Order: sequence, then C-alpha cells, then structure tokens
Amino acid sequence: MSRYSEAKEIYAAYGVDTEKALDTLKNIPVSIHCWQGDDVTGFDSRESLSGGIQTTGNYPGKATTPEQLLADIDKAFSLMPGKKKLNLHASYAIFGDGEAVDRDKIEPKHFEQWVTFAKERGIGIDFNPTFFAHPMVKDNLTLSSPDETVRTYWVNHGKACLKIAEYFATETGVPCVMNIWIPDGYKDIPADRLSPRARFKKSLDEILSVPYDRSKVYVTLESKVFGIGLESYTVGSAEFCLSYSDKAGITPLMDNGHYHPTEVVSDKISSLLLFNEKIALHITRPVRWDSDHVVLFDDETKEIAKEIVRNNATDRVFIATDYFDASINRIAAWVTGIRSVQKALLFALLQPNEKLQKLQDESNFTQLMALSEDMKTAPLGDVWAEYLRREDVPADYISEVAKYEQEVLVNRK
Ligand code: RNT
Ligand code: ZN
Repeated sequence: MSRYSEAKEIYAAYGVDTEKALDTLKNIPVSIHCWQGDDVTGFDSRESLSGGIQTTGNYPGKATTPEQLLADIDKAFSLMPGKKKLNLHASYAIFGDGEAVDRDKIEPKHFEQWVTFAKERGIGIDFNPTFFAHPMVKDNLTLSSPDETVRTYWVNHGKACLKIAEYFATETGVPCVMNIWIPDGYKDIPADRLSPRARFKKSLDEILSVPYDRSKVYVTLESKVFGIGLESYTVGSAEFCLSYSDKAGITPLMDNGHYHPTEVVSDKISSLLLFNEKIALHITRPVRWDSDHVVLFDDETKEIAKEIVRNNATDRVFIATDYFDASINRIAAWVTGIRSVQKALLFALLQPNEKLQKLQDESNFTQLMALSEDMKTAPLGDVWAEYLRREDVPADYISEVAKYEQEVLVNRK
C-alpha cells in the first residue's frame, strides 16, 4: 500500500476525507506578491524603500529588470502547487524605452506585459497602489498630508490605480483585489491625531468617487499599528480601517504583522466574517516586529488556516502573501512561503472539524485537547506529498532553485 493510501485510511478513521481535502485545496486561490523577487524595489522610481518597511540582506541574484522578475516569477510558480493569482504593486509599471510616467498618471497600458503574462498562465491579477518609495511622499505622509499638493497627488494615484485594477479584471476575467495601504504616521507623539485621519478619510472618499464595477474590483483597506520611524502613530490604524471599510462598503484587510505582539489575526477572522461578505489577509511572519519574514508552517499560520476552513470561508477570504527576505535565495523564499500557506490550509482541511466543534459544545474539553493534539502528528506529510505529485511540482524544490541560481542568478550583476 502506498503511503498516501495508508494516510487516507488513518484520516478516514477520524472521519476525515483526504480526497475532498485535496480537491478543495487545489482550488483555493493564493495571491502571490511580486515584491519578494526584488526586495520591494519596483521599476518606476528606483528610490530606496521607505514607508517604515524594510528588507534586510543582500543575497546575490536579485531581479532588476522586468524580464528578470518575470522569469523569476515563472520559476517560482513552477515550484508552487495550487491555484495562483499574481499580486502587483503600481511601482511595477513597465514603461517603454525613455518613457517615464509619474504615479498619478499611470495607465493600463503600462501593465500590458503583466496582463499577457497572467493570461498565458490563466491566472488573475491583484493590485496595490504604491504609496511609498517616491519623492512625493513628504515627511512620511501621503493621503493624510496637510499639504494639498501632496495629498491630491496621491489621490490621483489611487484613482489611476482603480482604472488599472478594473482593466486587470476585464482582461483576465478574474475579479481584482485592489489593496490600499499607506505608511502615513509619526515617529513621536503627535499633537493632533484627528486631522490626519480626517484627511485620510477625505482622500479615500475622493478615490472611491471614481465609478468602478464592484463585481470586478474589490477595494480593500489594510491597517497597521506602527512602522520603522513611525512608532508613535499610524493614521491607518485598525479602528480607522475597520470603521472606514464598514462605512464605505469596501473590504477590510488584515496583515498579521500589523498588530501588537500578542494579538493574533486568527482570533479576528471570525468577527470580521460575521460583518463582512468578504475579508482579505496578508499572510506574513513577524519576528519581534513587522519583519516580513518568510511564512513558515507555524502555529499562527495553521490557526489562520483553520479559521478560514472551518468557517467555510475559503471563498470569502482573499488570501495573499506579504513577505520579503533578501538574506536567502529569493525564489526559495517565495516558494517556501507559499508552500507553507498551502500546507497550513491542507492541515486545516484535514482536521475533524465537526467533531472538534461538537466536543466544545458538549464542554468536553479533555477530549477536545487530546484529539487536537492527536491530529498534530497524523500523517499530513504523506497527503502533502500526494498533493505535490498531483499538482505536478517537485517535492525537492531546493535542487531546482540551486540549479536556477547557478544557471541564471549568479550571472546577474
Ligand atoms: C506594509 C504592508 C504592505 C506592504 C506591501 C509591499 O507594512 O504590509 O502590505 O508590505 O504593500
Ligand atoms: Zn501587508
């Protein structure tokens, strides 16, 4: 008997159908962030990264041109199982020779190459206006700036991005999630917490006044608690973003690096599901701060996956990844993170969720604990190996990456 058939029987004894789990898993889209490939640099301004986020490390072989990034994404995709979307930032606009268009004037045509790429691979595209790493970010402020020139510039960027998001949806036939995150905040105790938030609110209203097809574009709003150099105050706090999303009928986005260290996103998902048709996530791994380490198959990632799966919300949660590690091979980083998200989803799909819930309702906490612990050592690895086989991706992705590093990456200057 194969290891998979044996695992299937072991899970069946717990009342878990591995076939059903595998079928579900391969259809859950995960939106893969393009920015792991080049340390969040992009192609448009070549400014150093700002906005209180940081990549650390200097591993050789970073993609510096659209051609290189597209090739790297392709390599990474070939090693990732499951259904994919591509998550782009506005800073990844691809301009023709000598053409330079500022962010408030970008158009769908600057993303044509990305659309061709997505169409050829039969995937959708998600999008993010880029409110950082640009000379028009003044004193760490964009949409909340008291300087009307700055604020209007970024409002126009947001509006331009909405058009591009709609274009992605129309071209690919897959709805586009357009996520708004601004870095705006203050290093030290502000004298006025209200006015910046009032201006952010006004700016969002202005961006969303552009008519767009809500069946094609889902606008999401990502909150944050602090950034590097923005320790004391961020304009787009959790309360601001949840309240605004609710009021405007857009979708809240939670990044699990954006909360106080003992707060967990896994505990927040159910509440948001009760009040929102859709919710969105950035799955990342904060280590001591919002460090955006590569996602691992760790407890919180599993717990997040469990909340999505056992609340039957796989089609209500937009799952995206957000990490950037420049200290290891970037393609391996990409693949490891996406595989971890997928593995966590598989782990969640292989839980006897109904049985566990029943034990909770019966207040049988002894058995609940014991069964949950049992499930941790059930043969997940064998089902995972079967998943990779069916998805036609190699179990050993590191050898593939090492080959690519030797053949391609080391030759880059
Ligand atoms: C920053 C946010 C944001 C960015 C990306 C690049 O803290 O998490 O999502 O990481 O947009
Ligand atoms: Zn994020």
